[in-house]
Amino acid sequence: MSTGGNGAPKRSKVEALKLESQYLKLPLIDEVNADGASVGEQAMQILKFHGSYQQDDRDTRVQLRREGQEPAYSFMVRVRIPGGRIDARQYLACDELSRAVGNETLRITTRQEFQLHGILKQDLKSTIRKVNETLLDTLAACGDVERNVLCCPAPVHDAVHAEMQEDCARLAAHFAPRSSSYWDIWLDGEKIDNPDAPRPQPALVPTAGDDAVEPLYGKTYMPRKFKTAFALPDDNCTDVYANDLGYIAVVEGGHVVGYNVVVGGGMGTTPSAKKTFPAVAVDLCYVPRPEALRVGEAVLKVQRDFGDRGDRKRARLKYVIYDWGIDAFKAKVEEYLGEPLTPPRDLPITEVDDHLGWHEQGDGNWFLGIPVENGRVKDEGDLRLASGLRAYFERFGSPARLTCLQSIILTDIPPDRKDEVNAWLEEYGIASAEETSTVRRWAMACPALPTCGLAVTESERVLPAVMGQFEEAMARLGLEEERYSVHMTGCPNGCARPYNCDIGLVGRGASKNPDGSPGPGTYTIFLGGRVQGDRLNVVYKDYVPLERIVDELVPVFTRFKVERGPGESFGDYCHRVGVEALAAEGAEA
Ligand code: SRM
Ligand code: SF4
Repeated sequence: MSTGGNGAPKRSKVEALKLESQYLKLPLIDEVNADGASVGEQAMQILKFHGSYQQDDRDTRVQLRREGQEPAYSFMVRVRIPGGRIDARQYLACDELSRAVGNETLRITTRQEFQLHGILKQDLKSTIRKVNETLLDTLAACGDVERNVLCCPAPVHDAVHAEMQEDCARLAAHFAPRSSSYWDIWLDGEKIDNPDAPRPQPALVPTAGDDAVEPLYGKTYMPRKFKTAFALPDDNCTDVYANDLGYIAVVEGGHVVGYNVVVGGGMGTTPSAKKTFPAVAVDLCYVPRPEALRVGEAVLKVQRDFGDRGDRKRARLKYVIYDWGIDAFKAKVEEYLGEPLTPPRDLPITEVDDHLGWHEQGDGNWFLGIPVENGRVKDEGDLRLASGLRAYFERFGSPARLTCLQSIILTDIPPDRKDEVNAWLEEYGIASAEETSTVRRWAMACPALPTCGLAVTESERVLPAVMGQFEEAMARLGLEEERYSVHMTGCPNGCARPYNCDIGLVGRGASKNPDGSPGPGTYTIFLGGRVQGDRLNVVYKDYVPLERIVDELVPVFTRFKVERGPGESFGDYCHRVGVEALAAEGAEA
């Protein structure tokens, strides 16, 4: 833990802002209603807890500065959707907002949420109100709190999926902030209540620090974001090992009887700071289902009390576990719980399902998973995805689910309407899963430029072209059917989870086009993770210009084709042979 000059624990500036905010209210409540296109630094930090980020258009930033003008400010609004479940009315409301006050796109995120981009300050309050009127909200979608809780979105009508979604919703409600600031700021004190939502419960693990307003969090909330996911051993579509807290369902007799709990996953890293690193979560314990929330609360409270509040770069749970060791961490969780934990069951993660294409859902109806490239719902050229989804939800009125691979699943489709849905896909130029190449289907990119303030390179805007190069190379090598995951980000923070997939492409630095103008950037290529997400990958090449990425990988795929073992995946092959050995050979060639 960081200490100040007098030996007292050091506190970062954000800790002081949280304390002064009086449970996330000040100075935001005044600044939201004031004139001007932006809010100040303090309000900006507190705004995150309410689910919004102040951003500016990076494409025009330099030019505007040269002209002595203010940056083109706007706000990103993140809609919290536990387990990725939405109904038609909620979809249509988000779509309408994207057109009325946003940039005419909706973005499905890697954590089963929607992001609206380009909202002007004058529209922020009405936007958040409209989201709430559909019984969704933006509370705690960002900030130092429990984030959107992930759950396998497969709309399969069986007890296991229903029980996991139920546990996900209960945990999301229990870990939500309870201060009235959200309603005071955005809804003028009115709480739009969802009678179907699970109720928060009193603290299940009472601790000395418990606070009357925020029993779980206290006045300074968490040291940093805290993320939770639910997964199945044979379907890790939520990438459970990338989360601070993960629940892997133990199924017996067709029901979830308990969970293996894993802790300490996280992707963010700063390459120049050796003290930071990505990590996949490690085993903590097995917990019977009725006790799952109580154990999760104890884990959250240990991180609340012992996470580093002096150094935000090292404030995630993974660093507490690294510094203490898992045994000492487990002992502290047991102390908070007041009882010993049970060792985890032997239940490795074996598979991942992207839930795309047509599937029977078990009640006579069908669901259809549609690939959404990089999660961006938009109309562009022949692809009219935004118009198409709007028409679909207006016509069918049935619900949907968002996946952690940035795609959408349309559910509850009667068998006699499947042809109508297929015709609708064609009418709007929407490619089905079968019409999408395997490599594109399993790829993801973060937004990066022009909205993300932390981007050092392009990501979402360039990945489609890189995918085209992959498709050509795979066709030449006869590997079109090969499943491997390519995750690209515009900086090392890891929003598209690039450190546990087969091929991670992480924005590294600026580059120049031949005419001297700014280029798309250079990237670090990581290899040796896999679709299952249970292993970190390793640096293969650094500072690779965008246009060289696929060329640098072709020799590895060529060897893989000849040397792979039976059924061996690309990631497993790279891991077995050794990424350093592959890189050394590439350097000699
Ligand atoms: Fe993220 C920060 C976008 C999932 C790790 N992330 C950001 C911000 C808010 C930039 C900022 O702080 O100014 C990005 C907004 C860009 C924009 O224009 O929209 C941003 N993160 C995203 C999304 C939209 C990427 C996407 O392609 O979908 C994802 C939103 C998820 C959601 O709905 O809540 C998103 N971010 C993730 C994930 C993946 C996950 O959680 O499964 C990670 C890695 C896991 C983790 O947390 O370690 C992730 N985002 C980060 C980090 C690094 C955190 C760290 O511990 O170091 C940052 C930077 C920070 O927090 O300081 C960050
Ligand atoms: Fe922005 Fe970096 Fe996250 Fe991409 S990975 S959205 S560039 S913070």
